[in-house]
Amino acid sequence: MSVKPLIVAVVGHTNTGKTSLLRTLTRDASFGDVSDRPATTRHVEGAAVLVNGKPIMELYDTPGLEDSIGLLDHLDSLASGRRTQGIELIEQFLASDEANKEFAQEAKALRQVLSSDVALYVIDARDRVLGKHSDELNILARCAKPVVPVLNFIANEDAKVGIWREHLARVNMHAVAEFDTVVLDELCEQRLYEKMRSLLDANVDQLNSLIEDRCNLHRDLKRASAQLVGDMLIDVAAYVTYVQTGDSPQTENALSTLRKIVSSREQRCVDQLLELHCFRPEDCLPDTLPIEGGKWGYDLFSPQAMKQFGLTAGGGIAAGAATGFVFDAMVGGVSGGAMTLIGAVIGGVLGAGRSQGKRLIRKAQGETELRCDDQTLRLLALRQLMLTRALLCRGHAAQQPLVMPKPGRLKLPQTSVAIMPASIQLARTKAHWSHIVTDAQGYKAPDPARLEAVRSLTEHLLQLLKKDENKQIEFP
Ligand SMILES: Nc1nc2c(ncn2[C@@H]2O[C@H](COP(=O)(O)OP(=O)(O)OP(=O)(O)O)[C@@H](O)[C@H]2O)c(=O)[nH]1
Ligand SMILES: [Mg+2]
Repeated sequence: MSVKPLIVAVVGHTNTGKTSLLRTLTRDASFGDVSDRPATTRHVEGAAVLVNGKPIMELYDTPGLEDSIGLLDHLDSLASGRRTQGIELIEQFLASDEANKEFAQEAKALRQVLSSDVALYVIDARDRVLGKHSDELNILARCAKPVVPVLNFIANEDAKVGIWREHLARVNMHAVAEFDTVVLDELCEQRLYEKMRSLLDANVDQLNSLIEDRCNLHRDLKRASAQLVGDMLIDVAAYVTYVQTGDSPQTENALSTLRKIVSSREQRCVDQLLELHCFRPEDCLPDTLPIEGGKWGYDLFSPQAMKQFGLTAGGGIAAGAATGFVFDAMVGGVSGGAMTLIGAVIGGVLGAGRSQGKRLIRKAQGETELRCDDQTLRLLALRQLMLTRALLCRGHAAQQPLVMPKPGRLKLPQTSVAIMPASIQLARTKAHWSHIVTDAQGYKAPDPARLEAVRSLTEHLLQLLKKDENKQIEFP
C-alpha cells in the first residue's frame, strides 16, 4: 500500500535559513540558492525525502515573508467582522489583486501553507524577538494548519534559545524544534520529526519511518565510511616497490613515486567518502598528504617484520638481525638456483610461506623493499577518520569547505609503543592485496583473506569512530 507523502511548507522571514533547512533535511547540497543576501528564494520549490526509494515527505521552500507588518494591516482592513478573522480572511486575501502585486512574495508562501499538512516556521535564533515575528506568527495562526517553529542557528553562540522558547510559549507554541543547518546533530533532526508527529495524528506512520530511516542512515554511513578507510589502509600497507640497494638516485625517484601513489590513493578515499555522504568534491579542499621526508623504507629483517614471521619480541631484534646476517652470509657468492632454494627454505623455516621466500630472494639479489611506513599509515588513518567524523555532522547547507587536518594537529603515537592492528600487519606481507596499481589496470578478483582483513579493520575503525566525539581519535 503506498502512503501519501507528508506535505511540508517551510516558511519564515527572509534569510532565516529556509533553503538551508531543505538542503540539510534532503541531504542535497545543490538544492536551491543559499546566500546572505535577503530575498534569495523568489519562488516555491519542492524536494522529496525518500525512504526505501519512495517519497515519504515533500518539503516546499518558499520566498521569505518580507512585509508581515504591512500584510497584517492589509488583512485587518479586509476583515468585515468576527466571522472573517481566520482562514476565510487569508483565502479572501489570496483571491485579491494584492496577492499578485504588493504582497506577491507573502502570498506564494501562504498558498503553500494552505496546501500543506504542516508548516515549519524557521527563526534565526540569533535575532531578538521583534514585532515582525509576532506578526508572522499571527498570520500563520490564521492559516488553520499546524505550525512547528524551528529555532535555527542554534550552534551559534548568539542564539537566544531560552528567550525564544519563552516568547513562543506565550503565543501558545509549545512544540518547538531546535536546529542548525550547518552543524548537523542527528538528535535535533529526530526531535524535529517528533515535534511534527505530536501535531500530526494522520501522519504518524510516515514520521515514524522517517525517524527510523534517518537513524539507520547514520549507522550505515559510519560503517560504510570505516570500510572505505579500511580498504584504503590495506591497499597502502600491502603496496611494495623495489629498488637496487645503494642506488640513491633510483631510491629517491622511487620514494617520490611512492609518495605520489599513496597520496592519490588517499585522495580516492576522500572522493569516495564525499560521494558516500552526498557531498560535492568542492566540499573538501584538495590536499596532498603532508609527508615530505618521511621514512618509507621497510627492512625485511626489522624487528617488526620478524614478528610477522612468528619471531616474538624478546629475542625478536636479535633474531631478526641474526637471521639477516646468516641469510646474507649464506647467499654470498652462490648461484641463482641455489639462492632460490635458500630463499624458499628460509621462507619456509620462518613459517612465512613461498611469497616471503621470494622476497628474501629479491633481497639476496641486491634489491631493497620500499613501502609506506607505519607513521604515514597512522596519519592516513587519522585524517580519514577525522574527515568521516566531520562529514557525519556536516549539514548539507554548509558553505565553508572542509580542510584536511595537518599532522601537527593529530595525535600520532611513537612507533615503538604502538602496535598496528593485526590486519595491517598481515597486509604488510601480502603485496598482492594492494589494489592501488591493479585497480587502474583492471578488475582484480578479491582475495577472501583480504576481504576478511578489511572486515576486521572496519570493526576496529568503527570502535574508534564511536569513542567520545569531543576527544581526538587515536590510531591504532
Ligand atoms: N551558521 C549557520 N548559517 C546558516 C544557517 N542557516 C542558514 N545559514 C546561512 O544564512 C544565510 C541565509 O540562508 P538561506 O538558506 O539562503 O536563507 P533563506 O531563509 O532561504 O533566505 P531567503 O531565500 O532569502 O528568504 C546563508 O548565508 C546561509 O549559509 C545555520 O543554521 N547556521
Ligand atoms: Mg531561500
